[in-house]
Amino acid sequence: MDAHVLAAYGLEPRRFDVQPFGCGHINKTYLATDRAGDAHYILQRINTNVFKQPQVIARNHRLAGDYLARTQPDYLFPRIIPTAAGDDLHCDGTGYWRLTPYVPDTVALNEAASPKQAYEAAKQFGRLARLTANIDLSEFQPTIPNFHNLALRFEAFERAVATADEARKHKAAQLIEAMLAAASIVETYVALVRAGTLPDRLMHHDTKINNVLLHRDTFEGVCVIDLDTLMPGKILSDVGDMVRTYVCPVSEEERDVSRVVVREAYFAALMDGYLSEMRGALTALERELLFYAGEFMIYMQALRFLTDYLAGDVYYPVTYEEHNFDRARNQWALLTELRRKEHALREIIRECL
Ligand code: GN1
Ligand code: MG
Repeated sequence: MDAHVLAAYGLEPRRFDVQPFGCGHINKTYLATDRAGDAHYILQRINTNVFKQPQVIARNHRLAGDYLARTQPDYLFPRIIPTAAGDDLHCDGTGYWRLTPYVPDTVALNEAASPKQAYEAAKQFGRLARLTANIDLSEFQPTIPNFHNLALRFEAFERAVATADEARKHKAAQLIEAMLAAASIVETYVALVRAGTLPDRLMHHDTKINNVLLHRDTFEGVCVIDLDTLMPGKILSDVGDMVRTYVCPVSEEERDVSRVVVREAYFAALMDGYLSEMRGALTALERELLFYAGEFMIYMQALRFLTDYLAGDVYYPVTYEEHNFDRARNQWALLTELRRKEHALREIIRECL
């Protein structure tokens, strides 16, 4: 990273130690630490292959920040720090950067290690949804159009199958068959969209466990981060991605699928945490869809990884040949587990409601 990006923010580059930070797939993230004092910042280079209009990210972030500052001044929402020139983004000629405060004494976890952590993380996403339940969505724009449009994701998958390299297609043949056979998940989504009865909300769209900061010692929820996909969407996205990433003891990177299991206590804890904030706000239809949300997001993530494998790894960074295939297998195993436990999980939801 060119430390001179810091200068655009009026920060003296020589005073800072800048190190890669976190493990996001899409943007490049750095922690900038003031060697002399205790100022820490998170500096991110926005991936403009994915976010074609970075200004939309900054605008959504600002709209939500302004609204929350006005209506909930005590709520911790890490806002973008403007450049010395007063811009939300810094363009260095090759790309866009943004700076946010680093929140001290916090950790981001890649797997939930106790139901309490799942509860705390889910509560943070529930809180953001509750506090923005009455925000005017008409001003927000999609930062990635059709990001969670499962019908289009499925079409992209079918295209990737049709045009894939033969060796990869052969390797993935069984998984492709299984995924095609589960397409009723897409039909359910299409029917919901067609009915038009599922409300739009301001959703985070990436509620992975590592996108929430917990207190380093107590593991109490502190705030949510990674607000690039904060935009109007459906409850399926946020609830589903929590199910996808909190119930399993291992992440999507695990290659040994025998370790991919669904922990019912974590499922209960995340539902409890989310509903402790959102119970009163959900419509009857949204309540009915809390189980489907997990199927929806896990299936979509499996599709996205497998599509990328078939397309030659054009989206997700990989470190070895079968990386995206293994991630897709992992997600497929998770979906299978979730469905196997459907009865018990629905019972848990009923109790939580
Ligand atoms: C990406 O960049 P990161 O790791 O926070 C992706 C999410 C996926 C996730 C899977 C913009 O998020 O949708 O769920 O990887 N973000 C984008 O780990 O595609
Ligand atoms: Mg992230």
